[in-house]
Amino acid sequence: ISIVAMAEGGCGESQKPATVFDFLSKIVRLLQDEEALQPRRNDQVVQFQHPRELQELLPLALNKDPLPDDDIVEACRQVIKYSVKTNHPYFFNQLYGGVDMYGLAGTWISESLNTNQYTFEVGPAFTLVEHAVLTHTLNMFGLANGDGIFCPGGSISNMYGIVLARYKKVPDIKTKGLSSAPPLVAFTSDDGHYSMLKAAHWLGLGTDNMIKVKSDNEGRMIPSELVACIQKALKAGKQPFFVNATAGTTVLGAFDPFEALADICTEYHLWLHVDACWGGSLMLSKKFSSVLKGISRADSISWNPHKMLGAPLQCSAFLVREKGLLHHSNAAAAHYLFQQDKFYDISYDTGDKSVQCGRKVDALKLWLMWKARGDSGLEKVVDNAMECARYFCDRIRNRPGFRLVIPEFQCTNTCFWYIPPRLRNQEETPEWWEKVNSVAPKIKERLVLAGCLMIGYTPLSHKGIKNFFRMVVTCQPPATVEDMDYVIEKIEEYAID
Ligand code: ABU
Repeated sequence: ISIVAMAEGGCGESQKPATVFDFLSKIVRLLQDEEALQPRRNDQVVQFQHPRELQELLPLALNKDPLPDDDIVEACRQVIKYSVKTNHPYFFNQLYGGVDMYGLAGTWISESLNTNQYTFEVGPAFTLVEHAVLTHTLNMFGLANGDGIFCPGGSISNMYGIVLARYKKVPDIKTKGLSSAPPLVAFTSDDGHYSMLKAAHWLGLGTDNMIKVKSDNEGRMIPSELVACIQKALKAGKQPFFVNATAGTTVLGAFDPFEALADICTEYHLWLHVDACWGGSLMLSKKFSSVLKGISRADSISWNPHKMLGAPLQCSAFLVREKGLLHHSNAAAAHYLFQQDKFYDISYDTGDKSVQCGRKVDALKLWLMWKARGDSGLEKVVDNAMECARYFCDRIRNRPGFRLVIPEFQCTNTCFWYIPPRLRNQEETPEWWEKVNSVAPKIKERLVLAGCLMIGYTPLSHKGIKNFFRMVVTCQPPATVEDMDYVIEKIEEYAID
């Protein structure tokens, strides 16, 4: 009996399980009542309130004394009410969507057990689960003898790639630091993810030394431009060591030419990392995986099942071809955690491969999804997302007012301008483009305030491209062609002045 329970006169431990489940049942019922997990199409995707208004609506203040559970449930109701329903069929706003129910079960289990992933001792089953799901993933990407680890998001996974590449090139960096290293430079495309810049800063390379290689109109890195950048760096006395290629760029959904980039990396002895956080899920599809041709030549890969596939955030796998490198590069051998004289096989203590100490059990989510759906079930949901996106792309291709940013279908992100009737059939001067630039933000505002659709927009400033919509289809909840038609109808409807 705990001291608190004794002080309250309760019998503590024996009542605790019933209390926990009573409370959690209320929360599950609440999720059901609010349709948080399966919103209907005529429900709102969001009940948007501006920050100051929302501040008034939510019971944010913390109190001195405890509140009854019913008040807590009510507070949760308000939080859910004003949250974006990413499980809604009309949420197409980001590179993630709703959650796979098996993945969600994985989250509930691992959070309930409040487990850490660093040693076999405290996470025996989860250690083996992580190993099993990483092995399956490594095989899928063609890195069968490699190693891997689940990370807190794609930016960190990408950072692992840079750290390993640098350690491989300059092993002394771990002990002597950057001051003993040659002036290192890395390369990514100008359409690559901004985490590369953040990593360059955090890892002490400096953002000027993350060279942005020009991409083509479709968003793919141009191999000859990479060679030119490498030669320029060499001439300047720098030491190139790392190339980041992208499988599914954030905005255009482009896939870099991996074979050509791998040839260049081989010639110049550079590490090839593939940021497949978004497009890596296409590996599950026989129909669509050809865009990833050559990815198996990478030295390392990042893949986020929490993006297209619908694993609950966060679920990001970092994979590396060379076994042992993760451990050698990252190990700090904390004696209080990774004792060498433990009574079991300490090769199952995976924590020292990580830059983190405490590490959540993200592997269970993907493992449960994969077990429940199988390779074939995951392939089906990926194919559905791709087919729906292709349908959308084909429908708007020749539709009055719609204009694709790139004509080819590349991934489940479709980028397009909507030209309202008042701007059609006019000369496309810079002034005209300025007007087009304000169309997507305005329509978006109206759609969000109505709560009927969430879809993103963005410019591509380095390509001189003004604001356009980016419509993203993910695997959960599985989309339908009627949903795609709905998006077109709503944009047309809300564009009317
Ligand atoms: N890490 C890129 C995801 C941002 C987005 O949803 O567009």
